[in-house]
Amino acid sequence: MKKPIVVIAIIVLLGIVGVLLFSGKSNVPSNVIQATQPPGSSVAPVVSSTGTAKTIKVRAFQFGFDPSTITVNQGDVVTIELTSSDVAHGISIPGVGFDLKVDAGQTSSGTFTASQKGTFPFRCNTVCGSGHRDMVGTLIVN
Ligand SMILES: [Cu+2]
Repeated sequence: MKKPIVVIAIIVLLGIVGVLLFSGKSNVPSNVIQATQPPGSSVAPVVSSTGTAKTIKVRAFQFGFDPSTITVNQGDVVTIELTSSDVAHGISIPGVGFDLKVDAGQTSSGTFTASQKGTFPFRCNTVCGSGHRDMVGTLIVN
C-alpha cells in the first residue's frame, strides 16, 4: 500500500526536477545566443591588430589650431575631424602624407595611419589671411 505512494512521490519529484532541468536548458541557448552577439565586438580585435582607431576633433580658426598638438600612438588609425569656425582652412601633415581642406564654417574629415614614430609638424594648407603662416601645429607619434 505504501510503496505505490512512494513510487508516485518519486515520479512527481522526478517530474519537477525534469521541468527545472528543462527550463534551465531552455535558458542556456538564449544565453549562448547573447554570448554569440558580442563577437560583433570581434570587429574591435580586427581594428586593434592594425592599431587603435582614433578620431580627433580639431578646430581651425584665424589663426591657429585647437588643439595645436596631436598625440597618438604608432599604428593608430587616426581620423582628423577638422572644423572651421570662420573662413576656409586646411591641414597638411607632410610627414604622414596627410592633407585635408575644410570650407568656411564646415567640418571635413580624413584618415591616416600613424605608421612611424616621431614628431611631425603640420600647417594650414589654405591661404586664409594675414596670419596664415602662424597656423602651425605638431603631430606626435609615440
Ligand atoms: Cu590658413
